[in-house]
Amino acid sequence: MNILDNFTLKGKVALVTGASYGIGFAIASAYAQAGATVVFNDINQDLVDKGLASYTELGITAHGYACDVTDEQAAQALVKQIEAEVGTIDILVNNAGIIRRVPMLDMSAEEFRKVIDVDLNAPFIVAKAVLPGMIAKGHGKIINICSMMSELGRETVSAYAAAKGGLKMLTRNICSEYGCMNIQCNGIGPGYIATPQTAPLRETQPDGSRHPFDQFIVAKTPAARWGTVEDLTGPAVFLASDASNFVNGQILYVDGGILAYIGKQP
Ligand code: NAP
Ligand code: GCO
Repeated sequence: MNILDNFTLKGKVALVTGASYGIGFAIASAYAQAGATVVFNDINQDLVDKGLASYTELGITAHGYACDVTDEQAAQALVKQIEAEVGTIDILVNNAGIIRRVPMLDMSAEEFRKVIDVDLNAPFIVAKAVLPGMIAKGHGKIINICSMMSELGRETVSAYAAAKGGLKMLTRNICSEYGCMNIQCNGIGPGYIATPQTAPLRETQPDGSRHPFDQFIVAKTPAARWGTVEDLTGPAVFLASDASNFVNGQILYVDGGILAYIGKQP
């Protein structure tokens, strides 16, 4: 057998949450290229319809479902519907997420709870919904999209960092509980990636200069650039494939080297 055969996703059903665009869309598209049947969700039908059109443009026949992944009943019903209409889910990517960049003293407990709900509670909810099918099949891959903020803090992102730090430990706990059932649960920790979520941090300033945060991140990254969603697709295929069957509970940082680097002297 050729080693590359270990990286195929042929015959697998992959669910990627929040995948009408951005990182989730790129990962789901790569999974389709690797042979998987792609199922994606987003929070409303309008986004799902836009996502379906985008997948179709790439020649991908995706299955799209609207669901707020923070709603446990809706998530359970979503998985049952997918199992009936597409098949048992072999690969889950918990990608859906939000961020609120607000100093703690200006952030309400309600706002904090909302970020925790989407970025931490929802991955628990959706993983809990798909695990029974994976256990019955005797294999499964769960990939949680973590963050630099799973390791580092920064001003204004207390809720997001708390959620992504918790998501790192949820990843390790799913590994601990279900590794014996041939289920691998790992995380991907993207660095700073150019998507709509980080667009405010890259806006050109009124005087035409680059955003200060844009300059900061490029100086902090050995690769001296923002990441692209394509930078994440190879690691995502690896963690979804048989090539990673003995990798479990790990967070794979795809950050251009940020976490290893003190930063360029100003
Ligand atoms: P994005 O552009 O904001 O996309 C997130 C997607 O999730 C959107 O389609 C969003 O819908 C959807 N979503 C939000 N709440 C949802 C809910 N309750 N139920 C279902 N879907 C929901 O984000 P991204 O930049 O692609 O990031 C994707 C993931 O990577 C997130 O978990 C993010 O935290 C993480 N991440 C991003 C970066 C980065 O630099 N971009 C780096 C590290 C980690 P709406 O359009 O309605 O919000
Ligand atoms: C921020 C950014 C980051 C990225 C990502 C980094 O405001 O600091 O949005 O949080 O989204 O999580 O890994």
